[in-house]
Amino acid sequence: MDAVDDANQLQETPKNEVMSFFEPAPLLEDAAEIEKSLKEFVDRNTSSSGNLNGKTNRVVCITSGGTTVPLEKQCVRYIDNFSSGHRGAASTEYFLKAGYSVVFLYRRGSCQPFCSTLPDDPLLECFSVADDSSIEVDALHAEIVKRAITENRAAVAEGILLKLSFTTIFEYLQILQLISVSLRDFGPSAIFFLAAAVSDFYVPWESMALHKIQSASGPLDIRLAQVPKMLSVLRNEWAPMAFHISSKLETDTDILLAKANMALKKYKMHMVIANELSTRKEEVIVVTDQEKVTVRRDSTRAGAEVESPLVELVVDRHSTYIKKFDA
Ligand code: PAZ
Repeated sequence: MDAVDDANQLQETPKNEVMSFFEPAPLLEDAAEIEKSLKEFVDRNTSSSGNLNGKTNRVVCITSGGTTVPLEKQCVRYIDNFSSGHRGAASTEYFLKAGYSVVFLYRRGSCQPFCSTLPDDPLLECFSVADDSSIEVDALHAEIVKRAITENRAAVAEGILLKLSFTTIFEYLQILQLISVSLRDFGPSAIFFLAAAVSDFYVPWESMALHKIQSASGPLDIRLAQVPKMLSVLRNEWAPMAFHISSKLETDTDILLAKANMALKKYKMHMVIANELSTRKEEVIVVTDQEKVTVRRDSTRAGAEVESPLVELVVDRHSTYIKKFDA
C-alpha cells in the first residue's frame, strides 16, 4: 500500500454515507420494546444494588454472529457468512463471571451463552418422553442442562444479562446504535466487545427488489454497495468514552496483522482481536497501540476455550483504562 492509499484508509466515515445507510433502511419493528428493556437494564445496573458481584458497575456490549444481507424486501434470499456466534456466547459467560453486566446482541439462531457444551440438537438429544405427561432429561446430559438453565435464568433474572437479537445488517446497526446511546452513562466503565461478523457489502434498501427475484430472466447480476464503516461512528459519536474492542478475521495470515493495525488506527480502537479462520478457536492476537499479545487456549485442559484468557486480558486492560479517568 502506498502513502496515498494509507491516507485514504485513515479518513473518517463521511456523514452522508452514514445517513444514506440509515435513512432508507426499514425501521426496527420492536424499537420501543428494545428501548424499554435497555432502560430497565441501565436503571438496574446503575443503581447501587445493581451488580451483585460487588464490583463497580461495569458493563459490556457483546456482539455475536453474522449479519445477513437481504436480496429482496420480502426476503426469500440473502447473503450470509460463517460466524457461529461461539466467540460472543463464550465471552458472555466469562464477562459475567468477571462481574460485568452484559448486553448480548446476537444473531437469531446462533450460539447462546451457557449452551456450548450441549449437543447440537439439545431438545431431541438431551430429553426423552417419560410418559404421556412428562419429559425428562437423560442422565448423560443432566448436569450440563441444569447448569445451562439455572445460570442463564439467574443472569437474566438478576438483570445482569440482556439478550437482544438481530438478523439483517439493517437491524444490527440500528440496535447497536440504541445500545450505545443507552450505555453512555457508564462512560469508561462500558466496553464494546465486537465479535460479530458484520457484512461489508449490502444491497441498499431503495434499490432492492420488492418480490422474489425471478430466475426466468437469466443469470443474476447484483451490485453491492459498501456498508459505511460504522466503527468510527460508534467510537467517536455514539459511545466516545467507552473502551472499544473490534475483531479482525482473515484467511491470509500474511495480511492479518497489517489489517488489525489499520483498524486500530483508523477507528481509534483500544484493542483489535486478530484471528485466522481455521485457528480462531485455538489462538488470537490482541493488538493495542502498545503491545501484541498472543492468547492461546489451554490445550492441556479438556473443554478449555481461548475466550477465557482473552476475557481475562480484556478485563485487565479495561481496569487500567478506567483508572486513567479516576486520576
Ligand atoms: O462466531 P465465531 O465464534 O464462529 O467466530 C467469531 C469471529 C471470528 C467471526 C469474530 O470474532 C471476528 O473475528 N469477527 C470479525 C469478522 C471480520 O473481520 O469480518
